[in-house]
Amino acid sequence: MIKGCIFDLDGVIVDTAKYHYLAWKRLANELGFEFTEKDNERLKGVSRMKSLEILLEIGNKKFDEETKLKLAEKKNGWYVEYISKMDESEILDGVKAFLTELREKGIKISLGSVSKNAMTILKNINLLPYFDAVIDGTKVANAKPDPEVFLKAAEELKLKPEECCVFEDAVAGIEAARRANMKVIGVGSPEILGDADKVIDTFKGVTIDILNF
Ligand code: B16
Ligand code: MG
Repeated sequence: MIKGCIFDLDGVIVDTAKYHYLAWKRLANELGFEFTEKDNERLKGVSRMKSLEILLEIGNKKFDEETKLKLAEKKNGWYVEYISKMDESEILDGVKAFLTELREKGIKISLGSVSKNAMTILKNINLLPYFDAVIDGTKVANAKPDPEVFLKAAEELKLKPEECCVFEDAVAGIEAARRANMKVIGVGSPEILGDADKVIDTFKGVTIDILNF
């Protein structure tokens, strides 16, 4: 029986992929190459430094470690500027109603994101009070598909992994949930998220019944 739900942030609760895209594109353009929305798909659910590696591979650029850290910092500065303007209106359809129902029925709720900016976003969109635990990029050493982020969430909720269900929009996240021995519901397209136990395209109309496996 499912006693806890773990939510990814980017692409599940809010669509921050568009802000990551704008910031990465700005960096690519500054370095003299193009970066498309299709390229951006490869960065979803991937850590900041790994994302930079992929971006530089696309632009065929090589830099030493110190420069790479500076580039990642630069991109993050722009990203932080974009997300500072976020508010409740950016919460994706149906998310708040679903979180409300889960709380009413006693299901525990945790965040499971590898973003180091997750706390800022949760505060800006006023969703922090819904969460019993928040595991983000500041608390884990290994990014998805490593299961660390979800296992830590279960631990903090004081639940066994098999009592938890993960909601994820990225292939790396689905793999991480599987490796954590949790149920996983994909949020997005079934063609991309086929390895999930179930796939929904939005939280609109979703009720607690979705947790019956
Ligand atoms: P930051 P999630 C991930 O968040 C994003 O999907 C990914 O695109 C991003 O690079 C990563 O967080 C790191 O984010 O640069 O803010 O630390 O999907 O795990 O919520
Ligand atoms: Mg995501």
